[in-house]
Amino acid sequence: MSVKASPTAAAAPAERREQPAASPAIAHASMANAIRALAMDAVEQAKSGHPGMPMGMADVATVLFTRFLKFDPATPAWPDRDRFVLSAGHGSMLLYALLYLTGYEAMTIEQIKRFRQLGSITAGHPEYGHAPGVETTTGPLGQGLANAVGMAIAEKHLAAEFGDSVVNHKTYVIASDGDLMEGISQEAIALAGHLKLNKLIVLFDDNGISIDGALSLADSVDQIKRFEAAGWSASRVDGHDPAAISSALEKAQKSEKPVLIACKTTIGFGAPTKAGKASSHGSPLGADEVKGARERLGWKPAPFEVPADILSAWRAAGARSKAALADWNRRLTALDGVKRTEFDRRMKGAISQQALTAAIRTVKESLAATPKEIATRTACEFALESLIPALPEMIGGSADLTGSNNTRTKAMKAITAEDFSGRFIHYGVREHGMAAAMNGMALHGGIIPYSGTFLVFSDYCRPSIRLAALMGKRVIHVMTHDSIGLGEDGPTHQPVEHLAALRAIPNLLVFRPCDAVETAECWQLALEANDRPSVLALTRQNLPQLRNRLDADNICARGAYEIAGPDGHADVSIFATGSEVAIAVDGAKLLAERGIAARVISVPCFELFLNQQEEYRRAIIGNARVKIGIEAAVRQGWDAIIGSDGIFIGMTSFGASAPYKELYKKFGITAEAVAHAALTKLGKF
Ligand SMILES: Cc1ncc(C[n+]2csc(CCOP(=O)(O)OP(=O)(O)O)c2C)c(N)n1
Repeated sequence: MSVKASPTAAAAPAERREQPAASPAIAHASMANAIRALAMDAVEQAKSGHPGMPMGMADVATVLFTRFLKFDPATPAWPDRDRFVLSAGHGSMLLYALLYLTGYEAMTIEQIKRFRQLGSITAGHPEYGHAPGVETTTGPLGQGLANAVGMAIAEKHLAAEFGDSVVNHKTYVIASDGDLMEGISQEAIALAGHLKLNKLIVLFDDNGISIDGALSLADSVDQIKRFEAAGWSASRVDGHDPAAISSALEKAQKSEKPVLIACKTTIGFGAPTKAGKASSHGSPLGADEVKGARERLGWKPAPFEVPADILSAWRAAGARSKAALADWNRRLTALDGVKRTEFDRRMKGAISQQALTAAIRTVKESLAATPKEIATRTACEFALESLIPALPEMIGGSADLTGSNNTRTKAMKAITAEDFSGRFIHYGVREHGMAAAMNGMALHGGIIPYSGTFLVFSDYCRPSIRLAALMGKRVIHVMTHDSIGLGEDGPTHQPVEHLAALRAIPNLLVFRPCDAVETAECWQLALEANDRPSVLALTRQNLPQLRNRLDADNICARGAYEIAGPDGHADVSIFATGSEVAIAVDGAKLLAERGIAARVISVPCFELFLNQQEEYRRAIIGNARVKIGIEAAVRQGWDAIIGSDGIFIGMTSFGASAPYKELYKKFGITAEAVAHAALTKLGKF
């Protein structure tokens, strides 16, 4: 599949390509070569990086950025800009070069010179939040493509809500062979095809090369047929022919389906010996090769220098959408005042604190008046009944477990290809695609996505959860069936190590509420955390309501608090989360019968607790002689609370298939076990 670049092929674009619309005086090839030169120079200077992809895709990117992409470097957060996702994040220099050339103020030539250096905004792979114009963090292949699906869903939903006079943009993606080989891409393209996301346009860098060599070593998929089978419109073009690229993009503007344009390119285009070869993929070309490439491309300026006429043609391309932006501003101003204020609020990601507080208060008042012995997944639905009408930015979903996850309230309408005004997404059995699409929605803005699956399948979502945490985006994962407490489905479905594994991800809040009241409070905390993702781990089995008093404050906000205990000194402190808090309370009662005073601390969120001031942490951890932790999961992570000499009652193996009460007995997670362990440690046995 790979196209070998011959010297003629390398020189060809300059002669036969038409001129860009942005600046008729400058040939397309010169503009594309500016990208190639910057990529070569930056990688050479950094002594690391990936020159091959930017050199290969320079023509495609030039056509896209000079003729099609709607964007304004001076207004990078313009809500109605087209989104551009470089899914093949290893080609980061392509994006940095484009941002510099089109005139993003922060992306100076100095930053390009400091590619991959500490403190620069030009990280090895594009990092969301480092540089304006970087729409998402990419590098783990497949993620960007799946993020883009979420962005395109967000666009359609917000257009349905606010009208296409203010929301009407495209989502463009550059994806590589690696992106398309990753499993997540199948989930993403299937969902996009099903929802007929016709404003999603993927430019596939069809270069037939990956790290190990020719793609034929490991892949023989016909991508055109694959995408067509998923409901896309797909075509193939010469990725070095601007006219062909342009006409494919032109056609894509009016598509009724998502669009794949497979662009046949030569990796490392222009390099004399490495073009078309894996050797140009991920390391500096070397001085001789760079020299040869410059000769072939006819590029004479010194390293990092872009001739003034070429730079000004690029800057003109960057200014192309100024009139569109002005028109958009006029249309926004013409919106009804209430709608406009709401649009601004939504795009800023500012929740209505008043609406949220009132919704949670309603839930808590109801629970104080009529306590509920229900599973926390059911409590979640109860909370959502108040939250969904109060917070229109919440878009729910489930990976084909809607009835089990309880993430859909009665009034919620599903999003369909024909009608995007709904607020619930049937993601299908696509946990990874779901989590990545949620990131895309959060990145797009205007939406707080939440979803549902079983906690054990957090493994299937983990790469995207990690990226949400790295990017600091508010996405909320409702993960039910959170322990052996799910019972008969057995060890394949019973999470054991998952809480520890999720808690290991920096910047992720893992909530495990113990009853209906804590569930409502944890929802509030997740929604208020506008710069980080959350997981709500919820039970399948019913739990008693332990909090019967109406608390005006959010008692879960500090991550851990004493939920039961003696007024004075305690000999034993029992820490527990979720379903095990009730067991801890019962254990404390058994100890009281033996004259031992025990306090019970509910720990709905480790991360929030461990971030409290030392004074609070000390007070909660306390100085009882015996510290016990209970969680129907592995011990890892618990020593921070109970100390390495604390007693842990939990799981040391996988679970088993049986009714859940029997499982708790079999694995020794009982009130009796708690009392026995405490008494033994106190020498009372
Ligand atoms: C999930 C994931 N696995 C592995 C890698 C390491 N990696 C970076 S690029 C790449 C494949 C390169 O092939 P291709 O995607 O075709 O890019 P090209 O060589 O054409 O630039 C791999 C395996 C990664 N970035 N992400």
